[in-house]
Amino acid sequence: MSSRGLFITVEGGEGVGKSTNMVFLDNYLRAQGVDLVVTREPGGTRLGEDIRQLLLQVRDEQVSAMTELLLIFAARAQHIKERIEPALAAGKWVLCDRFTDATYAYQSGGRGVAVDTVRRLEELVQGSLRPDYTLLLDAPVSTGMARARGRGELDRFEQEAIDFFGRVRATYLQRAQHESGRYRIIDASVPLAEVQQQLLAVCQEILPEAHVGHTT
Ligand code: Z5A
Repeated sequence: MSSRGLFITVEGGEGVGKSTNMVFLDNYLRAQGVDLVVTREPGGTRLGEDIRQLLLQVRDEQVSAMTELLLIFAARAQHIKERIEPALAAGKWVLCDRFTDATYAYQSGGRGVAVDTVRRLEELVQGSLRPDYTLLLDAPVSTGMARARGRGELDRFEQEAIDFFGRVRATYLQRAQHESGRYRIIDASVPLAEVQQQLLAVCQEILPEAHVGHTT
């Protein structure tokens, strides 16, 4: 029986604090002795980062929802093969800033792609690979937008209207409700120190698995 690492994803709408708290989780888990690979989607490989640029750049043509979806799964296929699966198989933990829950939230909830289309691609590209834990940073859309928009130029997703992000948030919360075993909802609307207290509590719940080993 091989000892696999844990696959943990961090999700949430725009500006909820994913990047900030990825750094916090990275530092905390490493300090606890976890052998960790930290990565993100879209991206995580050279090819994936190139696809990320294509996806985020503002273009003077309409990008179809299906094109966007396939580019995201193309990047994901490379990411899984090149980084995620080898790390998990070697017993490392993988901490990933966004994964397929973002595809359900943005491409299905936000853009209106049928859920079943996302599910079929998920099965095709991932096989049985799913996150062990998903930390959903949740805050009102207006809070996240205000935080993110303090930063200057907006990418192609950030230019969407508030109702798009409302659908994204609603989809995340719906998924969290249906998969409460995997999801942990973090209230990200409160001051950073309080967000990080909640994250610490989740880490302390998960960490014992590092010592007993996660077996498949
Ligand atoms: N996308 C997709 O459509 N489908 C998919 O399957 C995947 C992705 C995987 C890029 O993702 C885009 O890809 C994303 C969806 C799409 N577009 N959008 N929107 P990304 O994760 O790289 O981009 P992002 O969501 O735009 O992330 P972000 O704007 O960088 O936000 P963040 O990482 O969650 O926030 P942050 O940079 O950590 O924090 C924002 C600011 O708030 C910053 O100044 C912090 O200091 C501040 N902050 C953070 N927490 C707090 C608290 N608690 N209080 C006060 N201030 C705070």
